[in-house]
Amino acid sequence: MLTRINHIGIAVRSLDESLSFYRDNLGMAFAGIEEVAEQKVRVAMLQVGESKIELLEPTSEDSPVAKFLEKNGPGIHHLAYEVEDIEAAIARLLADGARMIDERPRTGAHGTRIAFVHPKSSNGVLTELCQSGC
Ligand code: CMX
Repeated sequence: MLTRINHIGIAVRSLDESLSFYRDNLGMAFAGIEEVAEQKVRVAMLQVGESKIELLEPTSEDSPVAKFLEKNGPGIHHLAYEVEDIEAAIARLLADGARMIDERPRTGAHGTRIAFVHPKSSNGVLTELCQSGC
């Protein structure tokens, strides 16, 4: 079902202020910035081996990331696992009684298909499923 950790999402107040630590100090390969309007975030992607770090900056006050920053400050926001078949993964989680934020896949960064599991169903960790190509 799961093939690898695709990325770790980190909430930041400003991409401009936080990007240089990952790109320049840690030396990660920077893959660009994209706005995901549906999620109300700007996303910077950095490659680490076969996984990525996704920096998330809110683009509006009602963004889920803005709410997270208000409550917790900057930090790890979610963990994303790559799946071969996202519909099958969602169906299996629903059958097992998991609380899905998305019962159908929606569009994430780079046109990928994603679905979130509520942190109350995943031991306090907001969990994202994403189908390959993410
Ligand atoms: N990680 C862990 N726990 C979290 C969390 C997170 N990122 N965000 C919220 N929670 C916790 C809250 O602390 C709260 O816990 P308590 O009840 O113990 O206090 C609980 O979840 C519910 O929080 P809430 O305030 O009722 O709900 P929110 O309105 O904050 O919504 C969530 C939380 C996860 C449902 C919402 O943020 C969401 O739908 N997220 C999915 C979409 C998303 O995060 N998009 C941004 C990234 C997009 C991308 O990667 O492309």
